[in-house]
Amino acid sequence: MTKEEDFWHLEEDFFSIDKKASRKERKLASNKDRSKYKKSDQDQLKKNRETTQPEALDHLKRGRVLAIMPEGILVSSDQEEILCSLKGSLKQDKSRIKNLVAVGDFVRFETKGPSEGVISNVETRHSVLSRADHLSRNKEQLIAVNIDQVLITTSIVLPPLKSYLVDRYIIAAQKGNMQPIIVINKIDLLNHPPEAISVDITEEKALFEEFVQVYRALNFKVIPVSADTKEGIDALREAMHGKTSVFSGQSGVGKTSLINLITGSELTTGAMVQKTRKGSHTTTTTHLIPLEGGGFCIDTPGIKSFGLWDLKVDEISAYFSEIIALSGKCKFPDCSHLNEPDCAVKRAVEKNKISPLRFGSYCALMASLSEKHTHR
Ligand SMILES: Nc1nc2c(ncn2[C@@H]2O[C@H](COP(=O)(O)OP(=O)(O)OP(=O)(O)O)[C@@H](O)[C@H]2O)c(=O)[nH]1
Ligand SMILES: [Mg+2]
Ligand SMILES: [Zn+2]
Repeated sequence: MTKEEDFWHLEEDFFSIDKKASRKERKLASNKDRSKYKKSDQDQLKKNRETTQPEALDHLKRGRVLAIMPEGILVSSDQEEILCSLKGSLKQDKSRIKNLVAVGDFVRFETKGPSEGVISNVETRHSVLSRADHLSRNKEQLIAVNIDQVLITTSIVLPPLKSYLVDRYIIAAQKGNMQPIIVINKIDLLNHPPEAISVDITEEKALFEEFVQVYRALNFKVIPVSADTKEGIDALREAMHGKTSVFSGQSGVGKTSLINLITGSELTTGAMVQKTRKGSHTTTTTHLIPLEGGGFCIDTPGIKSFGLWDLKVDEISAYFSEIIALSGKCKFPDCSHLNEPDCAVKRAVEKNKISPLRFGSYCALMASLSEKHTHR
């Protein structure tokens, strides 16, 4: 498999829209829906803020939505968990309830008896993860909001490190107003490779070292870890402290293993399972897991869930700081750095001043997006 085919295979889900429905149709529908939805959502939030006077907020508690369950909205406030309902005025339009309050929202609520409350206000969100694959507004669902950082999780050896996948996640995170942090798991496998593996361990080790050096030089935080030996876990814990993080990355890299290790929770692999307070009901929805000492994390939306993959060809270079830095020196001001003569970027790649890992990602992205373009 070539790198690019391999990528399609991994993130099949991510571009499969094209196969399922006419792209144009979807785009029209979702543009229409999204603008309508967003506007009314914003209006509603604005109204809630306006109708709640500052002094009225004083006697309300502030909390964070951990989960949305059949029984109600689970809010964390001052180390306590409160089961809340929504105030009537927030519920006028029933079709939007799901999106009016989402996991990660900061809310104000009034207490009603022990561990119960009523939410009357939702704060403005600074980032949003949504299921992007629904046409209909009614089905549009927010996965989580107000996420500070994406822990882009990869592994080495099993599955092997894929820098082009990391670059896609970096762009998705930045586009979504979240800080990208790269976590490389399974470093124990470099010294103790499993038998019968398809990768050359010497090559994988060289790639790992090059990767760490290249991405750190570009000012990305890179944290090599092992959920097995616990190497690097303290550094990861520190990076997560006080922040809300989402673990994101290919299946099997060890996201759930890392979360379980760090939070002491016992999530199963694959779907998240949460026992509700009543003990019997299980739900598969996302929830925020509180971290000891402050902060939260959630498991795994795929890249598509960032809902931002409407990247244009001419936007791509903006996400490669080392390419942008040189593009002024190319002969053509609108140089794409792919086939033009006298290209400063290509010269830098030849001299190894720009990493072939990064330039490879850039070229693959440019190619995949122009291809999509011509298929329209
Ligand atoms: N050797 C080694 N194996 C690990 C490590 N971390 C996780 N694993 C194994 O990798 C496999 C996948 O781990 P998960 O935590 O389920 O991976 P995931 O990223 O949550 O996968 P999905 O839920 O499918 O997206 C499991 O068999 C783990 O035991 C590690 O640091 N070293
Ligand atoms: Mg998992
Ligand atoms: Zn150029």
